Amino acid sequence: MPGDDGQAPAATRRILHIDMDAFFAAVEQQRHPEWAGRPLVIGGRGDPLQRGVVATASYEARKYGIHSAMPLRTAYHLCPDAVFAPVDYREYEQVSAKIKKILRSVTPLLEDVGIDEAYLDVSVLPAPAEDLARDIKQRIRAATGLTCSVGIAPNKLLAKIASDLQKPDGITAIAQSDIPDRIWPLPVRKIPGVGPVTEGRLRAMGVETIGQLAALAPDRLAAAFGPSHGGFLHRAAGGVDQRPLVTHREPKSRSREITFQRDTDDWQAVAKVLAALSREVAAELKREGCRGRTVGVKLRFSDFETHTRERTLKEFTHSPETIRKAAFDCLGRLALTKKVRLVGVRVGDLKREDAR
Ligand code: TTP
Ligand code: MG
Repeated sequence: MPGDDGQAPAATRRILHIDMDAFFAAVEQQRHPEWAGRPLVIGGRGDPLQRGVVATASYEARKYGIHSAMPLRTAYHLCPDAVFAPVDYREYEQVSAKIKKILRSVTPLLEDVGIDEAYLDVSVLPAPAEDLARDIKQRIRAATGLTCSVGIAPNKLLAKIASDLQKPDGITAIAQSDIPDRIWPLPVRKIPGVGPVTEGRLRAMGVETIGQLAALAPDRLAAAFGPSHGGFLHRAAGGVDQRPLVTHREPKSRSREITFQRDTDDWQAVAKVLAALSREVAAELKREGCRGRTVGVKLRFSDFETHTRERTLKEFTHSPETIRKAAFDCLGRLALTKKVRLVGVRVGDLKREDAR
């Protein structure tokens, strides 16, 4: 029987994790068929000699060692013959919306976790999960020309690990009984939530694989990482994850930021960019039917020192003029002592217009 929220009890859950393959790059290869099969790097403004980082790279480019978050210049040195193209979020968001619509038609029990991924709880559907996964892949391909990889498992954690195991264009099912053979040999970094810091500390304890992590006494993990993170690591290594899908999420804030091509000490230039960013955030809030009550500004200097200021307004707003004024007020409280590298604006404490 499904629970009150329509989700199945833990013992019988079947969760799919769908993740698009090389998403931004694959969308660009659809739009530019001449780039298909070629090393393609998406990032910044598309000029590898300008400042910026790689958002993603096609699988052909990954063979050269190019990956997300790498400086574009480094990518250029690894593969000067690659095609470099700018990020076009508007296009990717449109494609993403088509994909999410297909997924929602399978079940409304969907957790939207990002532009190119989602979890589905298909526990109560009569069809086998593999059939659903094949059907989803086929429909996404027909609507967008794109491939994705699907993980099938009794919980979100294992489903996400599984979707990554046979990328691109894979379907991977992991049952509880597969954990020793298929999960334990993997490096700890494959656990979502284990980043470079935890990885380094685990390595210092002699732990590199998920199996070695599972063999550690829980109190040793709690002593090293605290009860909360330590407990998470212990459960994750055993493939245990009881988190439900979050099928409805209220937005908390909206923000925009931009890195200057050249660090600047021109106050007017900073103010002009801040005004443009304020207008963009205001437009996004309006589109989403939201208003916010706090406005924050972020400044990052050339030495990466970062400062923020925030203001609380009297009323909830999505007025570009009010947001810009509040942002300027915050900017005025920041001392421009060094050249500025990045400026950003954030509107928080959001509420929906239809909320009472
Ligand atoms: P991912 O799903 O992490 O990567 P991907 O879809 O490009 O490749 P994979 O086949 O391995 O799933 O991220 C989805 C998109 O999010 C990606 O296409 C670009 C964007 N992104 C960034 O902009 N910066 C980043 O550091 C990462 C990791 C992703
Ligand atoms: Mg992806």
